[in-house]
Amino acid sequence: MKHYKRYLVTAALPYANGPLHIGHLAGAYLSSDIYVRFQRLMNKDIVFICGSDEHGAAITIKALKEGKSPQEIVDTYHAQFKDTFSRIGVSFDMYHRTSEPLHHTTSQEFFTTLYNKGEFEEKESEQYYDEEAQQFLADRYITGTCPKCGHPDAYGDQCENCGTALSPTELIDPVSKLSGKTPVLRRTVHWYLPLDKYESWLKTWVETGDLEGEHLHNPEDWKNHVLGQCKSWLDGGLQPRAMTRDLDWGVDVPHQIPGHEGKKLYVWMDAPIGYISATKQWAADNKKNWKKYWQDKDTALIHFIGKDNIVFHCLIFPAILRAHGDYILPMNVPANQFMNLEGNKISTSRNWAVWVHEYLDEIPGREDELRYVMIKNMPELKDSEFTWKGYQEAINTELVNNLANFVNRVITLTNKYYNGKVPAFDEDTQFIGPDGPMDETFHDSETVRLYDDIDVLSQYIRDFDFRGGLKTLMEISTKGNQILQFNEPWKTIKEDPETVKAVINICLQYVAAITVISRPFMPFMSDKLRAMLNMKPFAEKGEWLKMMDDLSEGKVLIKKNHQIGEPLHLFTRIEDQVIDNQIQKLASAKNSNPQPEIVSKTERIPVKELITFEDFAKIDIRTATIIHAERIEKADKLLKLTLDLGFEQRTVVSGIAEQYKPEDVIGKKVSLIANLAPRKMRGVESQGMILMAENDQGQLSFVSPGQDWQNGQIVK
Ligand code: B3M
Ligand code: ZN
Repeated sequence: MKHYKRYLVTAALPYANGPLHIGHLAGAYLSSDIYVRFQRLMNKDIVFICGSDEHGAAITIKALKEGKSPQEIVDTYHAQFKDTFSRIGVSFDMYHRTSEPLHHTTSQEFFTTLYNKGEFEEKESEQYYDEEAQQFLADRYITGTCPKCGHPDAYGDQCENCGTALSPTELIDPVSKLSGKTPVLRRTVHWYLPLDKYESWLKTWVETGDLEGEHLHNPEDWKNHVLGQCKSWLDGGLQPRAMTRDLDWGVDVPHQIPGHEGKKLYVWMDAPIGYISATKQWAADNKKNWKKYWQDKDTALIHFIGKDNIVFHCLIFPAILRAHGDYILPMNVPANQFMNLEGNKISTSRNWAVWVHEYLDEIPGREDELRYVMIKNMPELKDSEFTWKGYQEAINTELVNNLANFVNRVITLTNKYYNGKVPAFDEDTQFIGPDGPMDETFHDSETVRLYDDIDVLSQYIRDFDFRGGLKTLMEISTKGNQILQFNEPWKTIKEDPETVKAVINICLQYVAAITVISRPFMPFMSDKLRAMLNMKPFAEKGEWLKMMDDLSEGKVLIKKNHQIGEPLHLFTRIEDQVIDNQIQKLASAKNSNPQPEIVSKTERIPVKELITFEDFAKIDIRTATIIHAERIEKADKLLKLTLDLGFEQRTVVSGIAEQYKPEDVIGKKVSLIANLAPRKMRGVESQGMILMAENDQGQLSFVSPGQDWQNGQIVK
């Protein structure tokens, strides 16, 4: 493998349009964090970059839905992301944001360079335009029927039902989400990246690692599913892709470019350049040269992403970087697949998710437990699954019964037998090793075994196999546990104190090693463990490397006579109640009404013309109880209701029969417009009208006072 002088690691910039959920963590943030922490411990020159992706339709749609400005939306989520990442221990060196002026200028300079080099093709095309909202529509702002599967709510860029990538003009009966109207086609000019022209070098580079006589990466080191996705795009033939949009939120097309008016950079043009702007900011803050990290061939650039971003990081961004000319290409793009939740796809709009900030609030002090379970189930090669029962089981049987139990016994016995001082031992003492009673080992050979195991663990991390790494970590803990278990020092302390010293000493070496090797996976625990051993707090830089050097030179990791501390609880059991609460919470999310993904039409219906207070005061609304209900023959929609107003009873005909059965509404409290002129419906005189709310989907909900409210009271 090529030797790199430095590493530049990026994690996908999350869209600042909703909170982070466990799928985000499992997709890109824990994998990158493990890798970076490991390389820091190996004393590598490495920088870890991320930030909020604050442009694109994802943001403006959210802003529209909430009646806020895009800036308000991104400010909220940017602050929340920064906080959440830090609370869960994702250790970015720089967490930037794409609304920063530095990013705007960086991406504009980039665009200008490509423009001046003549890389773009300027093309006129027809795009959907909303005449009522007076704007061109981003792909996500158009819905219609999928031409492939007939799904009625496909988006302009993709059908979420069958997964087909679409362009808006392929949709049958397109509708604008802004006005609910049919959009019209209008001519517009954009700058296109001619991916078709780059196709041949992209193909060679991805599939062989070769580019212009240089060998840049080994395709065997790339994940199969990543190569597979690239190959299927390449085999399908790449098309020129527009790098600009007609939008009012985003990075302006540089103003010296003729025809820039009203145009912004395509979000996938500006977002990856966000990695560069963030590196610039980091370099400025730390007196470093950002160019070394982006432009020197001895840098390994690694993008951690989820599988939905593969084409952008393996084909489009590399094409942009090479079109510029000064930049290196990624050495690897270790994308993960998706994590499902309790048998279903995680969905923000259906609220089917475990939100990281809520987890941190509701199950406090359990950061590493979540990290552990996420890493154990990381969707590295295929989709995986998170369940609350699985979470509980992994913590109780693995973290508590194995790791915490081992550490606790070692620390307790050291305190009990040796007043907390690491015992000296005779090097000729033999004890039973982790392979069982047949396996008599010496202290030295046991440290060699530890070295070898840690070496295996290191290789897993270098290979982006973090599940394999975590498993090896737990196996090392198991081996420590077995040494204790097989030698039973609590039984032999009286008759064979010399062996017990050697056993406890080796176990303490295991625990000391665990403080280092657990660090990339469970940094909070690693700190706790250092405190228990009374070892100096961690300077991440180089500690793993130093440990390996020490072990290979036959040195111990924790010296004899060193005074350790008291045992603390490393992990405690997760009780059923905690799990039941979370399962309950998910169940109620499932039962609640789905939030419509699209911009609500009702929000866009203009408010009616003003009325005076006197107009309003004319309406007499009273509380009442439905005491009788029956269907009206040949009228599918109507129920005949008898209402008790306290001082009298009324008959009211109400159009709720499609959603409520008579027996469902008896006893229900309602609000009644009591002075509406009587109307005859299907031969029944209706003496007033009850208030109902209706949503976009036509669902109804009673507008009612509390169930214990008296009848006949005034609503005003
Ligand atoms: N914001 C997509 C996502 O959050 C996008 C990643 C940008 S990485 C440059 O899935
Ligand atoms: Zn479809």
